[in-house]
Amino acid sequence: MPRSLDLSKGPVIEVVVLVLENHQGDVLITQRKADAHLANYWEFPGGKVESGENLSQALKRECIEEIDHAPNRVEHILTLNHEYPSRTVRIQVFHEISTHPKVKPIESQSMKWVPFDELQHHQLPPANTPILEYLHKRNKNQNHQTN
Ligand code: DGT
Repeated sequence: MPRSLDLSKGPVIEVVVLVLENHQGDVLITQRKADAHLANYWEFPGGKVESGENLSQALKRECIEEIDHAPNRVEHILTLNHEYPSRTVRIQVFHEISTHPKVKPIESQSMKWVPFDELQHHQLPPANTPILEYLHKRNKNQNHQTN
């Protein structure tokens, strides 16, 4: 069922993020700057879609800008609508499995690879909860299939 959005907060901000997973099943997270919205939270690389960009162009630009990585084979896994007190964002979540991705933190942000079941021990934006649920569910299904 469609959810109503509070438009008094201005237009919905379109955001793209990448859940980048390596050969060990670890996922890359970076830390937001101290002066940004959600300061010092851990997050997935990504950011706002700029005018004139489509989602894949925005994802590529943000990933190159933040972690010097051009995503290659991505799968769109989730669309999340989230209302913060000051803004409403729509987050398009993409997933990429890359065996040995070369990444570096371009904006001098902290960056780390984390096993998916340890993501919950990091402070991630509340909007990201469905992403963690998705990864848990997927991992459970994979274990089920291999047993
Ligand atoms: P800028 O250019 O400084 O305005 O920043 P951008 O374009 O890098 O975008 P950013 O990261 O400030 O905005 C993304 C919005 O989405 C922000 O309100 C936080 C929210 N968000 C929630 N979860 C995530 C996530 O996992 N990654 C990113 N990048 N943003 C997330």
